[in-house]
Amino acid sequence: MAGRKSCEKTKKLSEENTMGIDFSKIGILVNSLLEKRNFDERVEKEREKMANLNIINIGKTGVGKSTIINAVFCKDLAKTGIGKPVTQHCHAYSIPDSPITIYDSKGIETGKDNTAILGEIYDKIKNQNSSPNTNGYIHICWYCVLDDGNRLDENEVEIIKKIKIIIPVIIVITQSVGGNKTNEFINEIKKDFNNNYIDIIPVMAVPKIEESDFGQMNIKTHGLDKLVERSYDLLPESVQKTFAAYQNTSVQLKSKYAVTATVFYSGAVAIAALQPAPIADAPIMIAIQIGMMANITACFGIRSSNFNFKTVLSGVGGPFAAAVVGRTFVSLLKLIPVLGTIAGGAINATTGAVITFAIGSLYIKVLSSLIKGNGKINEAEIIDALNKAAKNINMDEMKKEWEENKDNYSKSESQRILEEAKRDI
Ligand SMILES: Nc1nc2c(ncn2[C@@H]2O[C@H](COP(=O)(O)OP(=O)(O)O)[C@@H](O)[C@H]2O)c(=O)[nH]1
Ligand SMILES: [Mg+2]
Repeated sequence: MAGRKSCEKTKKLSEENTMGIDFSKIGILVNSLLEKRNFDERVEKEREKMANLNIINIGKTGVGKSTIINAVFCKDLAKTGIGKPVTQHCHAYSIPDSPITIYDSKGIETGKDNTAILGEIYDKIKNQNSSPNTNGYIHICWYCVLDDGNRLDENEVEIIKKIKIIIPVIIVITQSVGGNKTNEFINEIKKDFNNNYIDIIPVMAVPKIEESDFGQMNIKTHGLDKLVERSYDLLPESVQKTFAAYQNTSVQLKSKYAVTATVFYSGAVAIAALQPAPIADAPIMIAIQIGMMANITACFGIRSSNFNFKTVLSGVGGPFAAAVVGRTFVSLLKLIPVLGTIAGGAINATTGAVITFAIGSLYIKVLSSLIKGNGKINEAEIIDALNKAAKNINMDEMKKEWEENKDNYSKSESQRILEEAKRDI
């Protein structure tokens, strides 16, 4: 008899009173928060927190400098023009909707004495990097040379050596066919640098058909991933997140920061649950989760101009959250010894954090699989994929993952997130 009674109690809890959250009300709560706050602005704000990144791209006209930038950042820069001159032989343009500026050399030509131009470009880097205005600081140099069997000019070697003293340099061998000829070229370059360490990365940014003695050769794209990974490693920590978000070669790099954010936001829920007046109701947890999704969106470099965050949130608010919370209960009810805590309506720190961690993990998974090469993403696809993923989520696994990550959250950052969420509700 007693057993049946407790069984009934459990059933009632899991259906109606899951930590004081009524499933049917989740959608209403999400929508009321969306009415109050402009969360598109939140994505914008998260983007604005990312530091300015400046890259200088030097090389002779026609080697493929613009093509490399287009391929790494997936932008059709032809449409955005060549930028504005900053010196006679150096132009600057922004990667649209991002804090990234590309400095692009102009007028270095094959078969010409380029010494004066190279000197002017070097002076530009030196001046900008010693200026008190750190916004113009140039963080890395991609020095582009064509894989055409020619050697580096002597003055090119000299300027690379000088720039390398100020900032990291990667020699990018452009339109690279690969094979013996490329390897010989790489060895020549190493000799030019007296076998001192120098980064050299052969790249084919866009597929190419080459005529050879054996007929046509289709050369696939290659090397962009190495260029992106090595650049990331060489960049100062302060701008790594910016680079990770806006490059479109490595989804793993984008996810890295999104995973960290998920841990911090889940930590914020854990802190909230431990406070004297625990979050007996869902709004603050939902506000934290919406903030987390805005942050993850920014980590993926997704722009507000081609993405409506509110559409995604209103599309997933009800069914998605209900599915995750519902699954949590089926799964975690077994693990929580004192049912009374839940009956009382207070969110258990672990449970709240696990739910948040699960939502963040699902959103990252969905964005990783849907983000297109051009950085564009479709809201309807996201909603559909999230709702499907929520139905299949394994909460025991999520709990395990959270347990493994929970010591990595920054208390101060999670506290800040919590304060921000309190202002939202
Ligand atoms: N197929 C292919 N063509 C390339 C590649 N890089 C450059 N090109 C071509 O080479 C020409 C010059 O490239 P561009 O990027 O404008 O050179 P830039 O003057 O150094 O900016 C263009 O016609 C490009 O299409 C590449 O990786 N693959
Ligand atoms: Mg160009």
